[in-house]
Amino acid sequence: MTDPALLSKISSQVRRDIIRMVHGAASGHPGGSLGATDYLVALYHEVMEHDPGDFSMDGKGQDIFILSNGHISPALYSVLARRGYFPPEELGTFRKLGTRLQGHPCVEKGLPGVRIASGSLGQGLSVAIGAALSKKLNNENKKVYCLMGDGELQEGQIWEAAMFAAGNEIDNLIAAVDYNGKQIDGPVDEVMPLGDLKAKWEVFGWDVLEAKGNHMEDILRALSEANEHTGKGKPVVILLHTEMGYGVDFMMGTHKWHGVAPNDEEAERALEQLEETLGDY
Ligand SMILES: Cc1ncc(C[n+]2csc(CCOP(=O)(O)OP(=O)(O)O)c2C)c(N)n1
Ligand SMILES: [Mg+2]
Repeated sequence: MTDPALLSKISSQVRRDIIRMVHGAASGHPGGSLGATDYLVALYHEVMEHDPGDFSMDGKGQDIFILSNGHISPALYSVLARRGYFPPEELGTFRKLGTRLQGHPCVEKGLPGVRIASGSLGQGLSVAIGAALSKKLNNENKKVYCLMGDGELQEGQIWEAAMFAAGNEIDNLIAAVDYNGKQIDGPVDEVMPLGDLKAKWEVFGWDVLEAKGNHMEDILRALSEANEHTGKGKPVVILLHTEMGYGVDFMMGTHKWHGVAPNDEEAERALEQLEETLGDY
């Protein structure tokens, strides 16, 4: 297993990329991206069985990941680039006209690593379940991972998907919730409370794990446990307790940076807090 400290170093570079991409485009979503970075790094750089050099849309023979909360595309794009799906230099085209790195992931531009368009919230879990079901039907011993936002869980389609997955014993699926307690307009509990989220998933028939979502060792522990839970007739979900804006002091503790780009001075202050570990693009 890779030393968690080394993975955290990758996270630091990914966070730099996020700040530089959103600043460069003067638009985008830094808050959720920074918070979910460690989970995506753990998945792509340690846990998933995948081959960046052999990307195919159907993902046959590989583990696949579906980003449902597509607005955190900067985190996904950086992790994909840093893992070898495409050259990191392309990160500089984020949100530019005609780019493969659209503000929300899309498929028609053909960016390696992206298999669905997402950003219209609520849909990714359904797609992930379909992919997981097809892997089961093909007797493919590979897994499907899916990340959702906690505000996104207010979408009704999520709960229809949750029922379907349990009812159809989709047990090669590991979903996760970016449980940062915040969304576009403020705290999730003020917009529409999720209540006892663990109890909700459990009563929908899922195995529920929890993790400190900005603690690399704990993320790896939870993912390893989640993998042990697969193949036993139930879908698995990890509640990732994350902090929106993690890694940049003035972006934490508020929803303000959900979808706002830092100006020149703010970007500089943010980058001072994030070690450059793999070289800026
Ligand atoms: C169907 C749909 N409704 C509304 C939106 C607008 N929207 C974009 S992000 C967001 C908040 C999502 O909250 P959460 O999933 O918690 O993401 P976070 O703010 O934590 O990154 C909303 C309402 C959308 N993209 N899609
Ligand atoms: Mg949230």
